[in-house]
Amino acid sequence: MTKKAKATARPASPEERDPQPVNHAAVEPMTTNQGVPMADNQSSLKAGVRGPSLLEDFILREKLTHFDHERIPERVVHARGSAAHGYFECTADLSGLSRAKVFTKGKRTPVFARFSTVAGERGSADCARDARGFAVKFYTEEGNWDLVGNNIPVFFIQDAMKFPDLVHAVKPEPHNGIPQAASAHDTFWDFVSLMPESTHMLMWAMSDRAIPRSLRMMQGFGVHTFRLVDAEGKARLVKFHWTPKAGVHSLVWDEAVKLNGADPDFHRRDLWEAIEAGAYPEWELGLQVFSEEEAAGWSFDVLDATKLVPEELCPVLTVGRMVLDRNPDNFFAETEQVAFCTAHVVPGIDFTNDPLLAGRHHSYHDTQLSRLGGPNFTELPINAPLARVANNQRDGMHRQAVHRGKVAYEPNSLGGGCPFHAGMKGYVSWPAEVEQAPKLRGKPEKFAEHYLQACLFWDSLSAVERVHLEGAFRFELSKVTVPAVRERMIASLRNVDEGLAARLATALGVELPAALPRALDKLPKPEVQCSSALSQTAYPGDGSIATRRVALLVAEGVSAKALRPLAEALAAQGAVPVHVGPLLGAVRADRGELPVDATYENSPSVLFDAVVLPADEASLAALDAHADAVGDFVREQYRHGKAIGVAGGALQVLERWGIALDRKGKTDGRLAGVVDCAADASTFFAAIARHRHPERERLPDW
Ligand code: HDE
Repeated sequence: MTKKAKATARPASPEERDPQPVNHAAVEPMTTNQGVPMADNQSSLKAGVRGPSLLEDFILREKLTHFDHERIPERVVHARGSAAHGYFECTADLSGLSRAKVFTKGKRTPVFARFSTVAGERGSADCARDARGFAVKFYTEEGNWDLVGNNIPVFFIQDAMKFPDLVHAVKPEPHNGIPQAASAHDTFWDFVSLMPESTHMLMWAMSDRAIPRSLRMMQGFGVHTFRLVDAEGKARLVKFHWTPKAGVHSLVWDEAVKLNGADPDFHRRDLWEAIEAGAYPEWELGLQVFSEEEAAGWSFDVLDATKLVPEELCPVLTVGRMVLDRNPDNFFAETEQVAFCTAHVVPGIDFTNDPLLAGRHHSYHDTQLSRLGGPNFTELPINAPLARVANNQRDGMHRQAVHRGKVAYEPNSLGGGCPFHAGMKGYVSWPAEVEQAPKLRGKPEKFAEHYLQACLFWDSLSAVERVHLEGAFRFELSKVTVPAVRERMIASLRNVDEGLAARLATALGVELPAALPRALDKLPKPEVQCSSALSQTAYPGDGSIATRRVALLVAEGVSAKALRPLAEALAAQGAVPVHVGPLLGAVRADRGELPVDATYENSPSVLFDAVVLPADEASLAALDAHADAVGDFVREQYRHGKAIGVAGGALQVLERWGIALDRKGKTDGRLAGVVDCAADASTFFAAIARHRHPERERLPDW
């Protein structure tokens, strides 16, 4: 296939696409898959209107047969995903680090990024507590590069050999198929409590990172240590980081649980709507670059995927940005059929001996063979490189390319020796020294230390993040039915934090067990005791409130005086003001009408980042007619720590909805994030941008 033909085989960019796509079905007749125009797509062929259907009906049989085979096997993990097109722009001169053309300063490379939960099935709810996949396919001019990462920088296990066990443990239990998209069950905690190497990842998985507010508001990490190789063949080790411009923000657990019912597609919809609205999600790409020699001196092994490299030890250099600016045209063709693989690399990017990574190179390709039905999945438009493809691989299931000529071997003279080797211009594996050592099944020495970075993570979190993390452990372990498993996990956590373990023991009704013995008698001294970059408070975002959903509560007879200008001001900031009322349509206001875009019934409070309450007497009386719905809405927004704007009145109006603000003459942070938004819109916007006001969560008697 020529380069041009190849390029047009991929979904077209917005510029290439017709600005007003023609609905071909409207102007051309419907046909069978053989191109035969169909006279009737509504009724099957029968012997008389009340007679038997005829086997001869090739139109019915073709339609049903195709339908019967519409589903393909879902991914064994990361089945539930959402994706978008965009570009990566390199903003730094990296020629001294890597020969990869994608790292040429100023170059833009098309990308397709897919975000996913791990454990749930394809139709599971988005806001499950889980790590999120963060996979990016770069269509570079030298071939496709896939950076298949997660939103957490470490992993549960050190060696690929354990992956099927981990996945069997976390997936629904095989006898009854319960629970869906949840790690809160016996087999998961049985497995991880027997695998101390998973403790560090468990700390992340129980943290707020596992319930992101949006796929657009989470970091991404390559997890493994990779290698960059420059034009001279010099190599350096590297870790990849994606940091979102919108900041790193999370839900609270109560919100996530309710969101899974209110909108199981919450994250998918959020990504789709942001892109449709032109608020393109953006991340910075950062690199931690270090040498083998430096790494050799560290207390942990950089080949161990359960460890991260603290930024205090090696800073992150920003080298580019990724912008997602186009939604897929077809979910199945693109989001479902995209096939990532860690072994898809380009010249200038190479591997290390991380034993988890090695297994992944095999596993991803292997899984596509059964998922996508054979070895030609690379020809599907979403997987096809923009770069030219030329080799002697032929045939196989679902082959699209029509190879011409009689030569499909090398060396050849009949085809002029083509295609020929690219030599040093092609992919040359970095000539890593292989140590002379006996074959064995084992692990490097430093892999035996399992707790120090779990402690580092815990010690680096803010107080509120720790409260959330502890709550997550408490919730998950409370769902474990076997007391010995709970005890073993608490025994393991004693090696992370004694207070955490003791509080969990009390909450779970078990005696505090002895700490789990450590594999190492003598612990190495960690280089870093606390790393601010590990707390998500380090990523507040750029202060914008674009795409934040703000509910303006209305009812028949409210005053529009404060609400109308506020809705306009919110929209001007790129936020999404939504008038929530009793019935769709409009409500009568003191000045004309106010629209009702959503109802108390169809849009509960968890779907919003902030709420606006009118506070004048007429409006309060109007809202009183729906006191139950409005009260629930406001109390939940308050309890979840979200910004609350009280339009044009006393903040004490919240007390009307059951929120006690003043205790013994003190408000003690009870008003954090509660703003008179009519008097001071910019303070209200800043409160929304802050995303959450956790001061309110910590109040003892709430
Ligand atoms: Fe995966 N993983 N994984 N994984 N993984 C898959 O590949 C596997 C691991 C990750 O949006 C599967 O195409 C093994 C780490 C993402 O399509 C499968 C091991 C990280 C995605 C597979 C790991 C990931 C997958 C299932 C241990 C973070 C979704 C379907 C050796 C760095 C990509 C598929 C997408 C998907 C195997 C560990 C991330 C079965 C064997 C560590 C983001 O091949």
